[in-house]
Amino acid sequence: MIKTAKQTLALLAGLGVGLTVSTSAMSATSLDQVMKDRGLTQKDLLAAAKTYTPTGGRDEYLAFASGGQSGQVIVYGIPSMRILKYIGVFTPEPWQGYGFDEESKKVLRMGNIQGKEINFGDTHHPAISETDGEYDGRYLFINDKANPRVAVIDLHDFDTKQIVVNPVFKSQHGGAFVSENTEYVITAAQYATPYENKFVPLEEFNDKYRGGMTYWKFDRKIGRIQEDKSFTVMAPPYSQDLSDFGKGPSHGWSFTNSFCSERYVGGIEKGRPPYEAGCSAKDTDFMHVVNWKKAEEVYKAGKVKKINGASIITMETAVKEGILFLIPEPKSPHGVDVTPDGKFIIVSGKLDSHTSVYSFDKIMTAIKNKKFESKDPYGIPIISMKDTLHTQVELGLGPLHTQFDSKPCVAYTSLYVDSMVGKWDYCKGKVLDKISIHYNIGHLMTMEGDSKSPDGKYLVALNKLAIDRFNPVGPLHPQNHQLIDISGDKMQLLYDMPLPLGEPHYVVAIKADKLKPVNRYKSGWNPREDKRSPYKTRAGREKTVKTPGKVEVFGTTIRSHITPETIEAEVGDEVIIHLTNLERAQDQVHGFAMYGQNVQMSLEPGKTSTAKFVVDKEGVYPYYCTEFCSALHLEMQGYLLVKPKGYKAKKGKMQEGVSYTQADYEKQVKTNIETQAVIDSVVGFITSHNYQDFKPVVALVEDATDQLGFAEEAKKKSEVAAAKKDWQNAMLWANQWWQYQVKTADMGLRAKTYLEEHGAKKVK
Ligand code: RUQ
Ligand code: CUA
Repeated sequence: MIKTAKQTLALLAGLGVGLTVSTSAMSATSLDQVMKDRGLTQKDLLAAAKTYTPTGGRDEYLAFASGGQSGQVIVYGIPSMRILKYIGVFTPEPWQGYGFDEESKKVLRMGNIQGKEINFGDTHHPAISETDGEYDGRYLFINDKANPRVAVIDLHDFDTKQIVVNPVFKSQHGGAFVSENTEYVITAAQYATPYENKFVPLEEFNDKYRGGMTYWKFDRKIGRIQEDKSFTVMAPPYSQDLSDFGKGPSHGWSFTNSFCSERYVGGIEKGRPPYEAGCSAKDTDFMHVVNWKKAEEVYKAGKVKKINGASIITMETAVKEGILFLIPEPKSPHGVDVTPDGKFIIVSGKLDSHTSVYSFDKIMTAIKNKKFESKDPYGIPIISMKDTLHTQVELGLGPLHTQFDSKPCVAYTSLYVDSMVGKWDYCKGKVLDKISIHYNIGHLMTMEGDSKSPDGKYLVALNKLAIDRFNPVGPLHPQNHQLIDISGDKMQLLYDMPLPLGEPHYVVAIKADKLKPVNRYKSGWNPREDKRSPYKTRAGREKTVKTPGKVEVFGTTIRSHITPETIEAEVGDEVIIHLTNLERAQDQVHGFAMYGQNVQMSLEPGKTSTAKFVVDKEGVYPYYCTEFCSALHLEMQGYLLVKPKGYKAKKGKMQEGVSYTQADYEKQVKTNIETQAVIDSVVGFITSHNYQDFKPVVALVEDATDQLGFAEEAKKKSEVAAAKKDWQNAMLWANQWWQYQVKTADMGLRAKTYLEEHGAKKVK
């Protein structure tokens, strides 16, 4: 039983330990005592030791989970299961400024459907780009089922760069999955619809409604999907489900399930039995086997039909060219997974307790010998199940998805109805182990489990229901990702992680050291387009340009001020604010939010972002930095003043809150001289060490040098004012000089600590 802190204290009191127990006495509690207090077993401790990551520790794997209906991607570490980031993809995400600055709005709006803004996504399957069948850690793809879209996330900065809309599908579940060298990203339709954007009565379902598989061409050099080089293989209205690409010997082929080859159309309201009855009536559905290499040739030869601007390989062409084949598979299947060696395709039927292993070799033999058992109503050849099956294994109820171990022939399959994971040997067709999960597992995932060489080690069970696993938080429960140790013969459950952000259908995990994300941008960078922003502004070059009907600001942010601190506009003006974050040190982010304008930018070091809006009401609109960036973060503020049309400024002096004297000025200067001495000693320490060998320190030193430069300018301004006996400005500029010194010292000390902690060597 887990005890609250209060209960623990009460317990200690009961044992005669005073309630004035000091923290040091608390931390001296023995392990035995903690186990007793929290009701933990040896097994629990072992599990804890396998996941616990001490402060500053890193995870061995990074997982990218779909965020389900949130339209985002969730990044977490394995084995700690600590959430590291939510990446805004199909949904605005204010923290990242995603959907609030002009640069990211452009990306989000690529996802408009027939001109309509869509502000969510039902993300399903993330896929990491591959080179030679291995995760290369460069890009992440994810599909949206509700609106047939795919997004490209660059893992260089974990930002969404592109959204493409499928021009012919109206729903899209079976993706994203990538081919061996990320030549293509596949997505399959789910609910059949007419390809054209027009009305077709349901009575014409068999003739006019279609499914299909789209092959999105990915250009690795530019990191974008090329819609004009992508094509779709049209398929019957069979409700295509998941897909997977072949690898190794099966490279060049892809496989897609279907779950309603009955082509049933429901209509409860008209007295027809519902879809669920009609779509599960037959004993088998069809696996679609596609020769995509051949399809690519056919596409390149121009043997396509154009619909809504997309290139479509019709079923007729697909049959004639030997591109599309069908194989029966057990009742309403769900997952289709190609084994790491590319020799087998594993299919699980939700309504059949068997998991079927198809042999790619046998499929090829049947195709070569034109040995088909029949044709479907569209003339597509059907290869018989028994000619292509390698084996079938009775694993348990409701098998769904399969992932692989580093050990040859070992696979893990989720058993939805049984709420279990089954470990089995797909070569010999033998069950090896089973473990219960909580509850109703959907997908499951092993480390690099989709690649040619899975790492094994851990498995994550993505459970559809959490029921009673966590503290209740109302009727909508968090999802439950369970971490399972698969390094031994027996699976061991280690940890339950609640995920409170939509239903994450699938997740992929990559060895963390394969990822090389940057922690700052080149200065003046537009990350959404990966190029220098034309609005990049350097320190001292800030300006506001007023033209009729428009105010355009070229500003900067640096600890701890936004330049400009006042923006003036007239009612009806369009206000455009470009801000460049001048910081170069790691994690030195500024934000920018404004009252009443739906503006929130995230300015990571080096980034340039733009906010654009029309001010239709006069008034005073404060703006400020939204990241607690420094001791004077709250002072990182300013005002947008929107004046009525034709407003004439009254002559008047600024009302000062405090008047400063010569004595105030001199006192400040004295402080500044003392501060400079501290800075000099820190600089002395840094420059006398090999600090250039430490990248984060170099960035800190660059920033500190900038700040020191600003300090020098402020110092000069205070001296000019002092010479004029303008003590007000002399004192304020002297204080600003000190502010810059403080920031210099802060960064200098961070650099010094880093050098000390990382064993820097003395060089002079
Ligand atoms: S699905 S629970 Cu959307 Cu991948 Cu299978
Ligand atoms: Cu910048 Cu707070």
